[in-house]
Amino acid sequence: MTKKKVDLFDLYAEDPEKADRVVFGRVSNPDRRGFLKGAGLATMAAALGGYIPFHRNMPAGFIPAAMAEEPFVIEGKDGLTILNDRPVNAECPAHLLDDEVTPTNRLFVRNNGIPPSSMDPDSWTLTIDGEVDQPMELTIAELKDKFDVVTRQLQLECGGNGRSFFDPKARGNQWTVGAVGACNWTGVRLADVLNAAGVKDSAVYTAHYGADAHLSGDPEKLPISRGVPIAKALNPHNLIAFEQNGEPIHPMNGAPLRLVVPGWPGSCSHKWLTRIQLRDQVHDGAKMTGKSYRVPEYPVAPGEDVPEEAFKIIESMPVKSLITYPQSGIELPASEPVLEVRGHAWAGDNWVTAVDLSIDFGATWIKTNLRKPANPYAWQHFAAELKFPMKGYYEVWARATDDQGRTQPFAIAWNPKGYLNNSMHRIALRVV
Ligand SMILES: Nc1nc2c(c(=O)[nH]1)N[C@H]1C(S)=C(S)[C@@H](COP(=O)(O)O)O[C@H]1N2
Ligand SMILES: [Mo]
Repeated sequence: MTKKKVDLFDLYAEDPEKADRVVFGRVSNPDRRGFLKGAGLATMAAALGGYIPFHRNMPAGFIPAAMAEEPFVIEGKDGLTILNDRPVNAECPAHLLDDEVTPTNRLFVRNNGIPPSSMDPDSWTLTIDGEVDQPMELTIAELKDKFDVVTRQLQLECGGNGRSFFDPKARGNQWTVGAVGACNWTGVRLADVLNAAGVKDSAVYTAHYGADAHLSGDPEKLPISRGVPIAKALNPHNLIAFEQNGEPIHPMNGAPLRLVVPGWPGSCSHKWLTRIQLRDQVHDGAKMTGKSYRVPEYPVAPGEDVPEEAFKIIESMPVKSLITYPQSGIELPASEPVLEVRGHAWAGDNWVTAVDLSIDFGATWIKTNLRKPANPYAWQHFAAELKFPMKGYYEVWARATDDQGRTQPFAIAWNPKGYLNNSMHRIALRVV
């Protein structure tokens, strides 16, 4: 067993008081902490990457600016909150998702393994095989040349988005609300490519493969290999994409080629895509079996132990909405207590028919102006002007309804792995 080395950066991020004790020594009165010396000075210097010539001038209990900063950044992904750096997982705060089309730097990153070191679009190939008449191997240039190239705004949401609100906690990335986005994707239709290969009657499921490596480094193991039923695969809105918002795909979002299978868990949208195999049975690749991306097929009580046989594969994602303006926590002057609240809503394979807002903890609801999506599977924008009757603390709640008559719940439909939390989004504000 190896003990994970925790450096001062991690320690300051996780437990600032403890880090302070390590560096400045144990003192009960923080004003009387000693100056940096001995082991404390050596630890601090090691963490900062060099001797500190003027360390005698550092105030007691001082946290260097280098440590107060985010210790890890993903290039081209400013503003995201990093949940994990191995594998990389980062989400976008709600108020930074306000754009109608999600900018690339705001699209969350969910990696299960280690991204490939080479993402060269010129040498990249995609293999289509399995239950097809004509297996194919295509370069990206051939995909562009042989098939219709289309651009669509498509929503992508991790199946575990909202997991951090589960009680009891569910293991896995503790996403709050920001593992979701809707970029413009350019590519060819998955259906066109599969039809060109000739889908045999025996094909029932797809199996997706990519170039990322398992965290263990074991080449025999795959970080993830999921798939969808053939009927979903043939939906004309799925893309094999090579551009994100009019530019090459961001390296962390699957460059140079990825699947976008909107409306289903993000895990169906394979990044760094190298192969799609058609299978004559439900795919049993990594994270397809057991309890991965599966939920109990009946409602369960929070914390209930559910037998594995009772789990079913998640398909369409549920109806959901996100308030992206204003940012939670703002203050509004009582002299003008009026505010336009806006955001987006989406509903898996379905349509959103209404988004309502409440400022009185759900007692009454206010209709919003809800727009049609730019195209099927794009998210829909809502806005409403709200007036607050007097000074005080308010919450704005948002509740979307889909064309099947399903509405977002207030309470979480708890499940053991923390999936599909579509409970209402709430923001706080004060009229002062
Ligand atoms: N090759 C590969 N594809 C992948 C993943 C991965 O780890 N490896 N993660 C999946 C999951 S769980 C999600 S939610 C989406 C996230 O896409 P994004 O990182 O571009 O936002 O990618 C999916 N495709
Ligand atoms: Mo995911």
